[in-house]
Amino acid sequence: MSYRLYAAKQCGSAVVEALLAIADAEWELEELDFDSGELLGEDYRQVNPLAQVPALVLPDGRIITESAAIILTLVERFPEAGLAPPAGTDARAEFYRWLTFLAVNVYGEMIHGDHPERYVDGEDASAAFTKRSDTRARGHLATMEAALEPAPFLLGERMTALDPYLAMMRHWRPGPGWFAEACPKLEAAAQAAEAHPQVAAAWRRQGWT
Ligand SMILES: N[C@@H](CCC(=O)N[C@@H](CS)C(=O)NCC(=O)O)C(=O)O
Repeated sequence: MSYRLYAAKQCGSAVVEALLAIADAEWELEELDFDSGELLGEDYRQVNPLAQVPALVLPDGRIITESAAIILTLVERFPEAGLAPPAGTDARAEFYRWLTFLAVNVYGEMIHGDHPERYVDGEDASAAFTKRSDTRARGHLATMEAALEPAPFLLGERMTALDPYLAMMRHWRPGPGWFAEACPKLEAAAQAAEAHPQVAAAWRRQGWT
């Protein structure tokens, strides 16, 4: 009765690895090689037709894709892990807000920038597209920086799933240097999350520390 996580190093599966460990869930890792194009193969498309990671197979065999859906599933199934503020509270509503914000606006924009060929033709147009989507992702992070007062975590004294979710994105474009300079409050919250032993272990596996 184990969870199975389809993952690739330095991808969106990193946060799920950390959360499964924090929740002390029984799980196994199905690691795919992103660079060899393994995600694009027919076998993995049976798991996720979008050929993206993460994907989490539940103990009953059901497949859950989309990082936010996976995080919410773990929040609900492992309440003792405290991955979110208590259900029904205002803080929980705020958790939903920023989880969705990160998934849709920040992560979404970064993935658009990774794959300009899906939207425009030609090298110049692709470079311009990636530049524009990176600018939008930075703008979204700046919005978050202005809205939150981490203490020391994004929503207060307790780490929630939001913190490692953001901390993971800090390792993507534009990278930790930009974060520290442009979003010092988010940087501090990400660093606090990375000090958590299970987050630190998951990050070491990605080669981020
Ligand atoms: N909306 C998805 C995005 C997942 C995603 O784009 N993952 C990247 C790795 S970080 C990926 O698999 N990219 C391959 C592709 O889009 O072809 C989620 O939140 O899980």
